[in-house]
Amino acid sequence: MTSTINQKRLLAVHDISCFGRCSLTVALPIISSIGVETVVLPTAILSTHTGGFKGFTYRDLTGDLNKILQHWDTLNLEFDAIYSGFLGSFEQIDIVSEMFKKLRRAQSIIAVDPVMADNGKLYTIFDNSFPKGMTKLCSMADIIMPNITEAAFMLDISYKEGPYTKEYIKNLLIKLSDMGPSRVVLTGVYFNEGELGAAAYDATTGVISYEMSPKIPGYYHGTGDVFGSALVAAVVRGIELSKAIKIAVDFTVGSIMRTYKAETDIRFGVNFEEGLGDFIKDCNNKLK
Ligand code: PXL
Repeated sequence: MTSTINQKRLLAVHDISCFGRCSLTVALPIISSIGVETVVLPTAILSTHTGGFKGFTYRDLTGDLNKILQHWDTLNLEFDAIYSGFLGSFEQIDIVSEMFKKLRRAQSIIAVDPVMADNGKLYTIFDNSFPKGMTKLCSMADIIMPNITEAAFMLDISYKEGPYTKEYIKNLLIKLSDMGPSRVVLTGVYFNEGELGAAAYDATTGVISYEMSPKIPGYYHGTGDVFGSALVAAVVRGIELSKAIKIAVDFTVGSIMRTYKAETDIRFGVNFEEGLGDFIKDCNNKLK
């Protein structure tokens, strides 16, 4: 059963962090906002994300994933894209990689955000073997969007703090693409202290593009998911990668700026909601 004639259907595989604006609570509204049907496969339910809150609850849904997928088998669902993010265990990585093999069609886009690390460190809930699993998953993807720390873990090189050189970033992009994905988007890129942005490599065209923006002070949670969701949504709608990263950077930076001005607690995620109108307009302008 395919989706309605022109509407794209995407499957988002992330956790639900009830409070804190990341993963599914971000992916679902952003991707839906530009007309993409967004089906969800929740990997876990947490009271909040794990970034800075004490005492959060964690209900692992590994045992439910295969049951949900088995039921979907009876419906013959087809997806134009699958977008995975936070996965809580090796077992979940295995289930998702099996799902990629089973559900992928010639035209479908598999996008993986290997959420596991930042600022040179693995998130505390993961052990040192986790990056191997994420590397395997990324090798099956068409698009991956690691930050520089995740890239270093996957390439098994030591993490290097910026500012970076274009040569260094280009080398990371190409090595990551050599693992399998034809399109690589690297976040947390900067060439001087006053800026921050993303770099993208499309191996099918050989084009490398950069999208930089002035750096806003503070480290805001969930921004990787805001960026990733906007990027994947734009690409699934048919917007070319270099244009999609501009749209996604603008949307993310606008969300951070609104949150910074409001002096919101950095753990509470960013105010992307009030930027959705402009995001929809930006996408529509590129689709004209
Ligand atoms: O935003 C990435 C993310 C998603 N889900 C959970 C997290 C994090 C980052 O910390 O803790 C549960």
